[in-house]
Amino acid sequence: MSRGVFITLEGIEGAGKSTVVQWLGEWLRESGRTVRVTREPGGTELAEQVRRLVLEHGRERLSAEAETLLMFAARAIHLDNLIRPALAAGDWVVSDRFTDATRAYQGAGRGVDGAWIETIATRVHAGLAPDCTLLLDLPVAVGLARARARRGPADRIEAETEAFFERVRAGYLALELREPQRIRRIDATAAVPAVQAQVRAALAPWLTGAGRP
Ligand code: Z5A
Repeated sequence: MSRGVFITLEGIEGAGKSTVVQWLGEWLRESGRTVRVTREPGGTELAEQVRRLVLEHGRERLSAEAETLLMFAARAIHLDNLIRPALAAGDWVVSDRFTDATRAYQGAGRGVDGAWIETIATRVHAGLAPDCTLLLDLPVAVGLARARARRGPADRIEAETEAFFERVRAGYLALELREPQRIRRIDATAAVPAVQAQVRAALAPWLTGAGRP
């Protein structure tokens, strides 16, 4: 059996990833595919516990390096218990965030050494990268306004400054330049149906089988 297709969604807060992920999962299922929709940090019971640890406001200091390691700890659990088994079974995996989020948030946003992040990434998921990453891009002010209109109290990362999210967005755009074959930029300022149309176009090679590894 050939391995399943691994799709990830990335972008700053409020870009519309959750909205796209839910629709994409349903749309792929309607076309007869077996799909696992998941998210990071989290996606499994234990990895969701790590998510709570890393996102909630605590009394103790959490350094950027500790935050990075917790993201990868959750990812290693997620890979072992969900992503790798699902891909091995031939399923599609659609994940709201993966390692590009660590590169953008902890690397570009917090200034964690990029080479160190790549060393851990190689250790945690050598030989496995998303087949296609949909980067939902929009101005920071638009994303934050959307997110603030919707959510309750900000978590530890949501509470960051606009300048932080500008660095994160720039980090994502730099990743797209580095890997244009894998990372497809989607104009997330468009209305939801237009965003969905861009996603369908970006995934066309995978839907026809032409993009398979
Ligand atoms: N993080 C990290 O630092 N390092 C890592 O390695 C990983 C993660 C994996 C949790 O991620 C945090 O973890 C995140 C990065 C960090 N922190 N931040 N910031 P998350 O993905 O769970 O949380 P999030 O980024 O905060 O997601 P979000 O705010 O839920 O955004 P979203 O999923 O991109 O947006 P949405 O919920 O789909 O949409 C937001 C609102 O906009 C909502 O009211 C929608 O109805 C509306 N919307 C959606 N699409 C549109 C369009 N096209 N037009 C108009 N309105 C729209």
